[in-house]
Amino acid sequence: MSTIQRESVADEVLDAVAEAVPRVREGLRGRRETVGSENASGDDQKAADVWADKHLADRITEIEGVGEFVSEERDAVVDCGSGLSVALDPLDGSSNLESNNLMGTIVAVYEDDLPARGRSLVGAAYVLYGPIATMVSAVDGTVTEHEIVDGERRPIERDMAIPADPTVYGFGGRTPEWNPEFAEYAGEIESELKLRYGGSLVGDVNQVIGYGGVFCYPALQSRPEGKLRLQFEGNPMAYIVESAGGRSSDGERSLLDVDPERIHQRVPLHIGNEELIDRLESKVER
Ligand code: AHM
Ligand code: MG
Repeated sequence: MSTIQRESVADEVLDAVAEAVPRVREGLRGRRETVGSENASGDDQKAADVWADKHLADRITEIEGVGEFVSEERDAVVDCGSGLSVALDPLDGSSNLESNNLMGTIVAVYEDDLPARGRSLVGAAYVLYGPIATMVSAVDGTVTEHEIVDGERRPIERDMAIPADPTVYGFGGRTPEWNPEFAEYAGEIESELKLRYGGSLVGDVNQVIGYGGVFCYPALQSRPEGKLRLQFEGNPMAYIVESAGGRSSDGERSLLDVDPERIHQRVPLHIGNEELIDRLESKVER
């Protein structure tokens, strides 16, 4: 596949996700309860997680040029032809459904077979189900914010760049569980920036892209590998933020350079303005 063909398949995947947004959003009502099953990462699944996964998977696996598909809600990769590989987090932050707070959908389109390195991403995007539904995409190094109207993407800001002067931060995990090095970094940041934490990766990173700053879900004492998943969450969000001029890190290197071993592998995640991630790396060693 040529670069142009790859980017056109990635665009088709993002169009399919946008097209599904009105129904996914509509389907959240009445699907806020857990269904008694766990996904591959051991999270309790909500009816909405299972429903959104099926709805999006049906559309994405039909696209010509998509060869592999997997989602956070599925154990194994689906073989659906030949071509690019798609990893999907159908409803990111779905525990926020209970309190009716922000949630998102994250999609990653890789050139390589899964599990793939972030460097093989052809494109990535997230949908934010906020007061309005928006999609922020990164394809070919260009970050664009769209409003989703009747299932169509309408660009509202092209060439988005993370503001040079950072304003906000959000750190996940309970503070007694942070390692001392991260706690020291957090202490510095808390005295410089304003706290904005909502419990959904998509909502929290979207604020970092809009205002400048840093979002971390670091290694915890009970979870040295972190909470968030490399294929579905770490790589696509890192790709978008790096395309917008920011940085990402697992504590040592860009998330995009982490070698994946397993589909549902977790990773400590730090994303934001370059200077703030450089400082993080100088304090935290994995
Ligand atoms: P999910 O995809 O299963 O919803 O989990 C990911 C979410 C992220 O959106 C968020 O950053 C994190 O989990 C919050 O975790 P916690 O509720 O442990 O603070
Ligand atoms: Mg998620």
